[in-house]
Amino acid sequence: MSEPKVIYLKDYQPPAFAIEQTQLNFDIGPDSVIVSSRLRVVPCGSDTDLVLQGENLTTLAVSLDGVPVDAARMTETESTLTVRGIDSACWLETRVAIDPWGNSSLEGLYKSRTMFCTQCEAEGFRKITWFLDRPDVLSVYTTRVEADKSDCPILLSNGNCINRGDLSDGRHFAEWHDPHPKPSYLFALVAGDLECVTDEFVTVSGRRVVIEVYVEPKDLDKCAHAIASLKRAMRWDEEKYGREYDLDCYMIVAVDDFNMGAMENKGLNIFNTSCVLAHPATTTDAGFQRVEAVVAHEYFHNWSGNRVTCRDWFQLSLKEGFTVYRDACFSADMNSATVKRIEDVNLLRSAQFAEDAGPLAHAVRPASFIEISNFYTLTIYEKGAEIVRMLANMLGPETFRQATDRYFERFDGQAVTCDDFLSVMEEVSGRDLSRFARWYSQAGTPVIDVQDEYNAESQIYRMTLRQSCRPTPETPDKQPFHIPVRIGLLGEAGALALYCDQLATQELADNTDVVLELTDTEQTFVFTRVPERPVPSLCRNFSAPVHVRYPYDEPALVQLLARDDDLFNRWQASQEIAIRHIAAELDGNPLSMDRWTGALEQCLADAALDSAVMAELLHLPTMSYLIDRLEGHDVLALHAARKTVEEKLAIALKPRLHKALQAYHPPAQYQPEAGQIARRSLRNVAARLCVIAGWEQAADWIEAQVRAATNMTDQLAALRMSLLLPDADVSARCLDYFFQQWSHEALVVNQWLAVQAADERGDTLVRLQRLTETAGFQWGNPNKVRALVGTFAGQNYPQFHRNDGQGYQWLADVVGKLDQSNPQLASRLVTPLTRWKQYGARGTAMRNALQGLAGQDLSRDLYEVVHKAL
Ligand code: 0A1
Ligand code: ZN
Repeated sequence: MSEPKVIYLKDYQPPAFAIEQTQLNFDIGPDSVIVSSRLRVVPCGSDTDLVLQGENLTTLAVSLDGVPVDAARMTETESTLTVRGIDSACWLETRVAIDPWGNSSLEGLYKSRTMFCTQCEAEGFRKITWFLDRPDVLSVYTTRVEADKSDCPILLSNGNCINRGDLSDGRHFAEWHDPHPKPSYLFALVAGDLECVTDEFVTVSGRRVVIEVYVEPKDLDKCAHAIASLKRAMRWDEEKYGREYDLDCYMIVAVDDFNMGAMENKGLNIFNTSCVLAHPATTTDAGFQRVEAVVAHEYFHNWSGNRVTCRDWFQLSLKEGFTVYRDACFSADMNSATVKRIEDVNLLRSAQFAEDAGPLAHAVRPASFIEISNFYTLTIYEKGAEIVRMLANMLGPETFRQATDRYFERFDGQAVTCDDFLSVMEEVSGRDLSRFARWYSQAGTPVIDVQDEYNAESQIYRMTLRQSCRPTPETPDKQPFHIPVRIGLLGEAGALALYCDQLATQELADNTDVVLELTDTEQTFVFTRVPERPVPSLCRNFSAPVHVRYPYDEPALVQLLARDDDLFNRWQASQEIAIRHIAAELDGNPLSMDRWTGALEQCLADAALDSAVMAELLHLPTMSYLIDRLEGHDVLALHAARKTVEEKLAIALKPRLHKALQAYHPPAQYQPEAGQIARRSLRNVAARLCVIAGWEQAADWIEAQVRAATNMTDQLAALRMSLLLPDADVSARCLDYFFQQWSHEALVVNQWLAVQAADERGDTLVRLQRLTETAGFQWGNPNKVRALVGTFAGQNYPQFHRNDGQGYQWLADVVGKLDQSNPQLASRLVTPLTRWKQYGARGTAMRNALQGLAGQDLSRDLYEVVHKAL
């Protein structure tokens, strides 16, 4: 294909026309959908050529103020419709035919199983009708939908239903009006045979909001958790941000075929079934927490995204980073805050750091893109959220709240930029954030090297922080970042009081925990009255998205693991110790496990320590993080070393873990609440390690669990453990049993597929290929493809990286095929191959697989990723 066009932030121009009103009519027939649109178009300047976007539309009619537009006055191309000579406000009407049945891209209007639904973010609205499909064109929508009443008894769109009724020939209609001006990416429509669970929420000012969750009839018993989560989120946003809901009705629709987690369309969220349905028998604790988090995320967008939206797609993190920060704080409040932080940091360090270190690295506010769908990334979302978190921490809770209040008030109903967000933070706090703003424009993960020096005589402790950041494609030369580094100093008897003339007394308020703001390449902080050589506790609670390097010895790390008063850093220390052991194993000089396991045993014996945190302390660093940290080692050697260390750890801790396992008694009734979740997670990690340690009863115990567990958390954990057993017959029986039990539950079958895709034993590839040919698998369903292909390529290191390169080739073949039906999915799945530079000699085979793809006719999505990676 010819090289697709690159779009640059620097080229941004405000729209030449406003569309004040948008009136749509959808006529859903048996084999076509006709979309009629009436747009109130108003010129904003002197430009009189109106250029609308469209894709895969069959244009049937175009008229201006009721008069057909003659051919000489307009030009239609594959992707644009230009109408010339519009010099005053007018009504532009178009009529197009679209084909939701043939739309496998899951963007625009498409058919998922028995229903019609839409996905318009980022640029899907242009697949529905001719429009100024850009986020800075805000319009008031009225939408009429008409369809056969028995096929589509439910007809939904944004806002409030203002009219509905029956028509002739068994058809009916519904008319919706959304009073809030919105960009086209927030438009939604659903038509189908769905059932509804309803509830109600009374807002802080006493307004009643009807809550409706629409699902297929078989899923009616799986909506309660989403509804309860939504109500908690609505209350939380009122209390924490002063944000109230603004329509009479809040609807959620569950869709099976969906490219992402969910979508925040105004008043009508559309959810991937995996992010909304939950039931103890079919959903794990992690699944329940994900539903809670995604429901909250989409709800929070109502203000951070919908009421205040993005000026252009380069500002995507304005809504996504802020909203992820908001949902993370919500989840932390609802569950274990430390575990939530550990999970988020794990994700960031495993996946976002890798993104930032690879060929697709981009700034949180990128400078250019080819296909915006490729920029729904960990950098925009998770790193964007870290930026907001740093701001919130630097401003403190009261000032941050004042700033967010002012932001929402000032920009309500507008499409704005990351700079607008920062300028409010600056204005309210009175702080200079000019250097901080570089977090938005410079890609890459900064590294902070910490050096210290202690003088026992003068009791002076000097800490020098030096920052650096590797070049990335768009920003080869970096300016220093503004980095808040929260630290404490540990003495023999605990946290030391901190005295530092360079810090305001207020920052030393609690005296044992301070934030050092690193704004230059290098700064030294001097602490006085330090009575002994301390162990520094650095970047507490992960105060900034950076790598921190300090020459700890193992006793110091063990001290942090055992006694740091920052719980997050206890976990951090444990990860650091594990990395050392794995590195030593790789070098052929294994370290003694005694100190590490001794500290962990103490933790296990500590009744005051949250079991959920304890469970995290027993997890080794992820492979992805290890690849980043222990550069230059072969991935299979690294994987083997990790396994060896895990086994040694398991053997050393076996007696205590056994005790923990036996001390566990299942609750009378399953609840997805923090206490129970914590106990289950410790129990299942303990069981897993016992299996690894060669527990004699493992096979019987696992099989019994798979057959008798009363909740999906325990059942799935046992199923996964079965793959660790030497006897493949046991796991085969477990997998069979599990499938027989759950073959009617699509989401559980996906878990079953994922378990097999992660199987490190034998010829996984042959088994997976066979699975793709069975009835439980459909290439058109992204959840299934992700479960099978995504898990294989992203998590199954020994099989994906097998020596014959067949893992890579299989992925490339799958991606090439998928690109023809669903480009967004294809370009996401290819990610593991783009990291080829990290894999030394194996990288060549990975690169060859990519090269094979580059020779094909690719979508814009896949083209951008493959070509940037090569
Ligand atoms: N805005 C949604 C994510 C989303 C993005 C793109 C989609 O289709 C291509 C769908 C959803 C969110 O942040 O939840
Ligand atoms: Zn979002």
